Amino acid sequence: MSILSKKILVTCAFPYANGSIHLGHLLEHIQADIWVRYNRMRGHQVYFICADDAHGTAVMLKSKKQNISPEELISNIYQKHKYDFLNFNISYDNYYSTHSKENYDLVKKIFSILSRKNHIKEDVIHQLYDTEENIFLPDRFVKGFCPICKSGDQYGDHCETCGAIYAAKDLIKPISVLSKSIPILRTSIHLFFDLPFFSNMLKKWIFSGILQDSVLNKTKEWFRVGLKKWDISRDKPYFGFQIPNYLNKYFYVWLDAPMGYISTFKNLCKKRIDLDFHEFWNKDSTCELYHFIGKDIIYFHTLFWPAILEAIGFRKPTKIFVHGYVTMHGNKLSKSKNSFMLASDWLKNFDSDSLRYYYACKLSDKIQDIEFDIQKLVKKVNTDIVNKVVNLASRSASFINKIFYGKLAGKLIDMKFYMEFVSASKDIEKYFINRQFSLAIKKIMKFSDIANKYINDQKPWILGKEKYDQLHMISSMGINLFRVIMTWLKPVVPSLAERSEFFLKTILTWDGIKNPLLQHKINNFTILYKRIDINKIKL
Ligand code: NOT
Ligand code: ZN
Repeated sequence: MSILSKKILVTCAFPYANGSIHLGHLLEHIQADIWVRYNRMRGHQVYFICADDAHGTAVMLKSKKQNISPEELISNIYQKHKYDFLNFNISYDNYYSTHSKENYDLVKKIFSILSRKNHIKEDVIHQLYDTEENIFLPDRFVKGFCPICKSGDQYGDHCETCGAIYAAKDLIKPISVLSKSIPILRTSIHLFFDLPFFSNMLKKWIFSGILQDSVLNKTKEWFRVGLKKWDISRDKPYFGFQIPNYLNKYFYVWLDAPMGYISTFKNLCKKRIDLDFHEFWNKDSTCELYHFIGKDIIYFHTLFWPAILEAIGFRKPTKIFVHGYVTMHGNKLSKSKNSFMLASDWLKNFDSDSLRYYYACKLSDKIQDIEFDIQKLVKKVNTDIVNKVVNLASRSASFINKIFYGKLAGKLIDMKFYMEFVSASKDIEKYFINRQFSLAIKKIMKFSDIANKYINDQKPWILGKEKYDQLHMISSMGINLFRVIMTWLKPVVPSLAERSEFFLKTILTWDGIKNPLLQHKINNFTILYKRIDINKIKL
């Protein structure tokens, strides 16, 4: 382990426990996992956590529909989510749930601190109520005409036609999505977190280099409008944690979800006795904390979350890494209906590395959307992984295996050439650490081309018996260059990396490539990656 080893906690946003993991979710988990795996390879102590976001109206209604309890629903979905992430090699140290004892204990404790410090206020709200279903309607459960542009079929929070943001009660001719009845306006006393109190602290914090430029700009806009107190309570019926001393009131799912970052880590500390919970969360912690999130939940992470952490005397995130959506023909992927969109469906036809590689080719440190194109994915994987990377191993291994009993040569034929590869690591390191994965891949492919050109130019296949030494050294060079390339790719395509390690009979480590494999016995070459035949796949 390097002397500069850091302790790092990394999180992804918690998927809701009311639906399946699809390729849209996977972008974030793959992005974070590549970053985590890279940092681990560099010798840092990285703890990577996530959980199911188990509460809220949507979960409650879904369980009702299935005629099971919400607890049963979230436990079924939890198993599936966990399994999906495992199958995509997302290397979580802990995958937990917000519906846990640790989380409830924590939420109650935090709430009592916030109340004691006078950060919780009561206020009366007017909300649409469905008298047939006997339920206050969340924004997404009301539809009507936009109060601004008058277009129909709009949800209660914003208009998809003109982009206006409004309150559900301002919709014209509102209809309950649940019962199709006309809701009435009802009042209720709700609890609010006093976000404006933290304005000055937050302003300072968001300018301290923790956000990407475009995220900072977006956050600045909210300050311009002025921060508003945040409604953290919901009335029954609701699936969530009950608020102590308030009859029939529950914490809003978005209050207990971020706290799940803390409680999931706390749960991990129970399993790993070497971990010190306070070392990571104390105000003056020197450990690093990174949140990977989508651009739709910036508000919660740049405003509410740091304000709550400040209020309870905990540390704030080191950085927040925001990404865009996955789109297909320009639409957000979660709305598309292709048969391979679910994580589990993807694996019926493809492997996990293909998706990981494709996303890596597309990912940058920006929050632009990423257009998903299955034809391009197949082409990219076949061209890069099969034709360039794996081919380098197979064409060299055939000589080493057949003629030299699997043993590599005792010295490198061209050390300078090899060191050009090793030196390229510097740029690749920079790209990985800055989440510019597409640039990393570009550079790695450039060097794969150089390596293949080297073999093409040297033409080992025409070297006869009298030039065995040369043949040995050239093919050993090919294997060593393959090893360098696979080391760079290891965070991106862990399954292929594992097969390559078996073939090379060595563990791929970031610093290991400084010393080429010499007089080293490798295994027989077997197919490391199968070309994808799109015609054989039913999409
Ligand atoms: N379930 C939410 C969503 O938008 C994300 C919750 C993020 C949880 O899918 N953690 N926090 N904060
Ligand atoms: Zn409108």
